[in-house]
Amino acid sequence: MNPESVKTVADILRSANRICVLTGAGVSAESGIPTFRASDGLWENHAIEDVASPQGWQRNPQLVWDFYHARRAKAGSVLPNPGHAVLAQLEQRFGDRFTLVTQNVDGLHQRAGNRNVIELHGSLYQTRCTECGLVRDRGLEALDPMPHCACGGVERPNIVWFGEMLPPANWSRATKAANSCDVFLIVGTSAVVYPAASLIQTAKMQKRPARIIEFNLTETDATPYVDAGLYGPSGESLPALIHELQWD
Ligand code: BV8
Ligand code: ZN
Repeated sequence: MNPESVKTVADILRSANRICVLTGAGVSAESGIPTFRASDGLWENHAIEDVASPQGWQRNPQLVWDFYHARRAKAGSVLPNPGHAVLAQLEQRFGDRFTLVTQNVDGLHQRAGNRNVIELHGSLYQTRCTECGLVRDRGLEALDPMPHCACGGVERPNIVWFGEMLPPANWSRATKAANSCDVFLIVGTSAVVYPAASLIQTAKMQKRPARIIEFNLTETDATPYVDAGLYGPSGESLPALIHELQWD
């Protein structure tokens, strides 16, 4: 990561008024959580459509639950990394002028101290009843292999699968934040999953376009929209930025 770009990015942050952040699996990679796409379409040895789609759930709900039980246990056993910590520091500093939107379902932003986290794709720690719709926070409590609701309905992971709508309330909060920020940070996402990735264009298309900063190992589909980028592990680039700003 070259020192020049750290200075450029620091200058942008110094003048920021309202910040919106979009994170993806890459921000949790250094905590030991495998990213989504690195596994060439397979995900922890499963085809995505078998474990993260309504069709997969219809076909074999137990396979889907086994996959999500394992991911919840894994996510619950790792720690936030220094990149998560910096995003919590930024919320401390900017208060309600800071909005964190995540595609991640691992809860590590909350564990790092972020309060106002918009989870676009749900959470590994919640279940949702397929009969009455009740959403329950289960944390890391032991769950039946196939959990059931008090109403008798089968509970599913409260996760947004491919082909499913994002929770409308969260989506409108996220688009509002992207539409009212002057700095937009993209951290650890390949920016291929929609509609989450469209938040980047939303921030850019404002009357006064937001300045877009990318934190990734490599360039991505978002890079054409980016004003400045720090290319390296976000667990190192985010702390380097905070150090340059002397906000640490
Ligand atoms: C919807 C929950 C319709 C599961 C997830 C064709 C073209 C365009 C769109 C589509 C299409 N065909 C279908 C679609 C729509 C589809 C979609 O976008 N598909 C993509 C794959 C093409 N979207 C949907 O289906 C969405 N719903 O459209 O509904 C609709 C509309 C109205 C009414 C009814 C229906 C739902 C999408 C949500 C799917 N669920 N997750 C779970 O997590 O268990 S998405 C899944 O991908 C994960 O949530 C993940 O977070 C997300 C995005 O991936 P990334 O987070 O970016 O992770 P990835 O591995 O890709 O990248 C990691 C990045 O980190 C890399 O860039 C890497 O370089 C970087 N990195 C790695 N290490 C580090 C790092 N960076 C910094 N530091 C490091 N150390
Ligand atoms: Zn129920």
